[in-house]
Amino acid sequence: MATKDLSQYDFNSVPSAENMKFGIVVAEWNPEVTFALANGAVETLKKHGAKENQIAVKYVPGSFELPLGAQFLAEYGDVDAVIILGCVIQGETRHFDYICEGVTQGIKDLNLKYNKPFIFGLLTTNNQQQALDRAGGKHGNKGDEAAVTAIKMVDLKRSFQ
Ligand code: RBF
Repeated sequence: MATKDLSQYDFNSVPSAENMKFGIVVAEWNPEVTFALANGAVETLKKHGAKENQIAVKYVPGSFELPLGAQFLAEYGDVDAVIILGCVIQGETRHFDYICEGVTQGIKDLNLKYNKPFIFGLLTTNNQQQALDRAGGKHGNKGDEAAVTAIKMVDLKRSFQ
């Protein structure tokens, strides 16, 4: 994947998502950012062959709730991968560090516990503009990148089966 524009990639290098099922969990904090990430992820999955009924989108109140929301999808959702989307913006207090740390460790644990891809699509920025730049703005859409990563990881797992 490109690092400058998160939506720039070689379409043909991505496997077909025709027979894959995805969960997407979206934090409702900073919705102008996270809903744009979710739209990007859904559109990218569809572009690669996933149908609407192969994509379950669920919402949690804030990023701290993302790992549990993702676990619910893995437990009850019959999905091959879960894409996790949130946005934490640095404030004046330490909450930023605690939330980012909790979500990051939580997602890492889910990957290893379920032997299934849980894709890290959490924006951790200094301000809202940096987040908007990565949610369909000048740096593309991190949701697109998360979707491509999910497809590639499902395909990688299947290559062993
Ligand atoms: N959730 C986010 O997704 N992004 C944020 O930038 C964010 N900032 C927060 C700042 C403070 C001081 C607190 C207490 C919570 C914040 N949350 C944020 C919400 C958090 O992820 C979680 O939903 C709540 O703490 C309830 O568990």
